[in-house]
Amino acid sequence: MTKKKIKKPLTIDQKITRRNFISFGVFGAAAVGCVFGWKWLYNSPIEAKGITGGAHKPLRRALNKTEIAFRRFFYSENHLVKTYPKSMAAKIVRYNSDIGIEDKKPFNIATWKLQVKKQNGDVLNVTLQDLKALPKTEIVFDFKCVEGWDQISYWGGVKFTDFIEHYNLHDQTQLQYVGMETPDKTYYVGIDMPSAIHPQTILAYEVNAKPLSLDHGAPLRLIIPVKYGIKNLKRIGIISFSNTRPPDYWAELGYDYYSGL
Ligand SMILES: Nc1nc2c(c(=O)[nH]1)N[C@H]1C(S)=C(S)[C@@H](COP(=O)(O)O)O[C@H]1N2
Ligand SMILES: [Mo]
Repeated sequence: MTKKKIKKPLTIDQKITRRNFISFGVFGAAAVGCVFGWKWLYNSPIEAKGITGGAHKPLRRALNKTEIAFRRFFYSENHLVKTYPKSMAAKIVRYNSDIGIEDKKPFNIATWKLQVKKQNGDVLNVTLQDLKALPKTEIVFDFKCVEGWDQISYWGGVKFTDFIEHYNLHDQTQLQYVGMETPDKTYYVGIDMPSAIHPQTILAYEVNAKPLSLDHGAPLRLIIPVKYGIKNLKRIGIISFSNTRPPDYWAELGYDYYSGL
């Protein structure tokens, strides 16, 4: 006959000691993990300077992953930014920042031409009259600046997709990005293609139904309601298309490349 070994039940004190041991063990392991994780991150290489502004590589990887996830879940070409009646638009439109439009010599609108650079090197030259001959699209929306202000404003111009249609640039919109620059190339933005071909993106030549003033980006500026003000480039000189991220003035200084709303 074998004698069954009976396990003695633990006393309350023993149970508490055991739990303490387990929880301190877990806590300690987590703390060690944090220290090593931090060291790993701290010593990880910095991304190559260029398009974005010097973050640790693993952090940038995480940022890019969240960007993709957000775009997938929250962004859709059918999602429209809220619009308002014209009566709600500001009569005096706020003016902010003038990189690439602060002229030493007065800027000559009459000789301005929009240069459209295709990926194969072809260049189209488009005049303001050419653009005004295309169907006009108007929008009243809440313009938002990353500095913390916003304003309902009323813009008019050519819908970017109408421009693509008219100049038969469909092959270019198969690429991933659009780049835009001021004529002097000192302010420049990169736009992901889904945002560029969003139905509310326009090449604007009017504000409050009047030609743009120089301060607001005459003769032509980008109005892209799905993005913060920084991407709404004033005085477009060059538009180009590419599969790699075009340089972006504020992204180079550490702002989010996407800068979407
Ligand atoms: N060329 C150029 N475009 C620009 C800027 C700039 O400095 N230069 N600033 C941007 C920023 S930060 C904002 S908020 C808007 C402001 O446009 P507004 O002056 O017409 O209000 O323009 C954007 N486009
Ligand atoms: Mo801004």
